[in-house]
Amino acid sequence: MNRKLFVATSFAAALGGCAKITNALNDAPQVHSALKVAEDLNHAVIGTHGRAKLYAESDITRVFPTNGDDTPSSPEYQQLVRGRFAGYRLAIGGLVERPQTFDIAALRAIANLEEITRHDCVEGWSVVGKWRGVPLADMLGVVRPKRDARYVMFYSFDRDSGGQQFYGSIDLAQAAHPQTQLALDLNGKPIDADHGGPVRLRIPTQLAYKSTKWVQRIELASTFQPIFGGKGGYWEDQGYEWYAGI
Ligand SMILES: Nc1nc2c(c(=O)[nH]1)N[C@H]1C(S)=C(S)[C@@H](COP(=O)(O)O)O[C@H]1N2
Ligand SMILES: [Mo]
Repeated sequence: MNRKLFVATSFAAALGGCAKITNALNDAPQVHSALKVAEDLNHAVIGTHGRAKLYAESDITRVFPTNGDDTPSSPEYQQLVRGRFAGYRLAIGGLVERPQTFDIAALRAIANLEEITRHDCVEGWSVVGKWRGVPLADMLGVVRPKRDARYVMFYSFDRDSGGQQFYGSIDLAQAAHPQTQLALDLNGKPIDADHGGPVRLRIPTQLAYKSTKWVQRIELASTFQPIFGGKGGYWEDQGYEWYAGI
């Protein structure tokens, strides 16, 4: 089978949410090439150091689609939802000098970044939202990456129908970008269980598939090659580009 078609078919199998949103999954090869063009064009526009466009309150999208699972079904996550995330602890470890664990209150205490930005899904929809959270750079300042750390790995609570855990990665330059945040609020309310609560990555300089939802744990690593499919993320393991600049 044509590899891109294979990729499209596995998406359909893995993600009910995708199928709901996408009118024609068979368009995936075209989506892929459009994406490639967009990547080439926009790399120069934003890149790793440029700024994503900011929007006004009046641009905020009323109804947000979800992509992927809705609320993850794992017992662990379900229990956190029942306890309104009081039991949630975000551990940051791996190649850091000072591994740390944060509860929601600790994260809220340092959540000082609020921006209205656009979230672009490769399936052809975009939403504008107001995300508030902790600049990832501040978190890295607390845990202090070791000299050989190159990537920040995000591991999520959701799994696909085959049991594969969702995960993603960005490099330290992207992590230190002033618009990259661990988001806690969407449009003035705690992020709900469908949109990645209680904590999701929000990286407006890249396509939405890089904005890992339902972050369970963060680890710094020197390479992602030995992790799962070796391409640095769930979507990347299915054939998407690791660098998804807009
Ligand atoms: N853990 C996890 N994060 C994820 C996904 C996912 O399936 N699981 N889907 C990604 C994709 S493809 C998109 S478009 C956005 C969707 O975010 P939203 O549901 O808040 O609109 O989340 C991204 N982050
Ligand atoms: Mo997406």
